[in-house]
Amino acid sequence: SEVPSAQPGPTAPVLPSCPDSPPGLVGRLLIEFASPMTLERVQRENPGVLLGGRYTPPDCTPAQTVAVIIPFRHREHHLRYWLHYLHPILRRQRLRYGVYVINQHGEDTFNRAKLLNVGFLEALKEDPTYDCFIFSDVDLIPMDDRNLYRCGDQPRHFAIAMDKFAFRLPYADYFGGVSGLSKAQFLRINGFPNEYWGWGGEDDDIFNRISLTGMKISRPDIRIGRYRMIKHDRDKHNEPNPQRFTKIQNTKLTMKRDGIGSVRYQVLEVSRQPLFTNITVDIGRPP
Ligand code: UDH
Ligand code: NGS
Repeated sequence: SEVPSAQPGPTAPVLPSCPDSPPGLVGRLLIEFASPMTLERVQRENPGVLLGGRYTPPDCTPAQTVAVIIPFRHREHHLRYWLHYLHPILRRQRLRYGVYVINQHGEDTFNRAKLLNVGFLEALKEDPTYDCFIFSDVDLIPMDDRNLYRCGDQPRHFAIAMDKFAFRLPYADYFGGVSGLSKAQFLRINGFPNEYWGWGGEDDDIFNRISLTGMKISRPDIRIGRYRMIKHDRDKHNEPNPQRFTKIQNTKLTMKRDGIGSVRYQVLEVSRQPLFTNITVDIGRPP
């Protein structure tokens, strides 16, 4: 008779590390927003994406686990295009990732950076292994899949050549649109500011935090960091913040007390959808 072996039964094969340059990238992509998009189609075309918008490459073990955080309110139409374009790109990039849509509850003034702080904490609550955080506006689609959504030894700015800025940076210190920080980099700058209500300046404050802590922004090649923005009108309840110019002068003072260490909010609902995790949150309103 068979002697019970100390070895476990059939073991999962040990996968090799994912390569630094993923094979099978296609380079420049055709991005358009003319044909209507449905979640059913996106789901059908992305069968490998698991509940909550999670994905793990089947053929290799990635070095990082990436949480993609999207600040959100009333942009369902944009989100459908984002999911349609990004899931296949992130899959080709051989990322282990999850997509988190941080939905601001109610109709008070929008606060992009505070939503991103919430996303960082809530993603980590769900999976403590996240070590890279990509913060993406819902209306920005990369035009080249060689723009790898990963973290490096410095904070990364991805959206450096947007169509609306004639495929250039609007100014040298611009850090808006899509950015990425490792967990350690994010904590080093005390996360993002919570006190920018309404449009503008929060990305400049984040840039200041990074410079003030002695880090330097890393960017892709200008030919690769190209983006299409889905055209839209100004949102309601996200008017330009008149305080933004004075606030960005004071980052050095405010970043110590205002950041990931001081964020207060209440999660109202966590809903695992087939293509993303939807977190509805009450972040309060401007004082
Ligand atoms: N966002 C929402 N809902 C809102 C406001 C902002 O989801 O009501 C999110 C969304 O991810 C968006 C991001 O926050 O991509 C950045 O905000 P924004 O879209 O307001 O910034 P943007 O620079 O637009 O794209 C500013 C107004 C542009 C008016 C153009 C008129 N032609
Ligand atoms: C700067 C804003 C940034 C903004 C950038 C691009 O002026 O928050 O323009 O804006 N800074 C301040 O207002 C202090 S955009 O052309 O995309 O609307 O990201």
